[in-house]
Amino acid sequence: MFIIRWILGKIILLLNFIFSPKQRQRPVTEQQTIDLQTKNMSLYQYQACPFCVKVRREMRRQSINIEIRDAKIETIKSELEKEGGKVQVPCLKIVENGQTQWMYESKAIIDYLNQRFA
Ligand SMILES: N[C@@H](CCC(=O)N[C@@H](CS)C(=O)NCC(=O)O)C(=O)O
Repeated sequence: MFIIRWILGKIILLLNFIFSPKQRQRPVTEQQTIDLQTKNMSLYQYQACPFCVKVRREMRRQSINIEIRDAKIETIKSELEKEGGKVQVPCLKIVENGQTQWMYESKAIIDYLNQRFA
């Protein structure tokens, strides 16, 4: 089972690399404004998780730069579990106006990013 998942993960990463989406080009000042807003966001993820790949591809398509945190790392995983409530990736952490939101579900994350930045 582990081997099959490992192979599938590698295939997903290879296909993602080959068919990498084209990055959106924005005027520099517009991109800087978005970068400032996404500075307080982090995406908790696994490199080869298909749901995480889906979110990362959308981020690339929309040129959204968000810090990536690998939940395979024990300290990051326990941070996600303790503060977010569960170990499920992808999860978008949004810190804004003194409040922290932990957004689970790839579709919810993509919809949120597109609504805000697309
Ligand atoms: N419906 C969720 C599914 C996410 C999901 O199943 N993620 C898996 C990894 S691919 C997960 O976090 N599993 C828990 C674990 O690995 O501990 C989404 O679309 O984001």
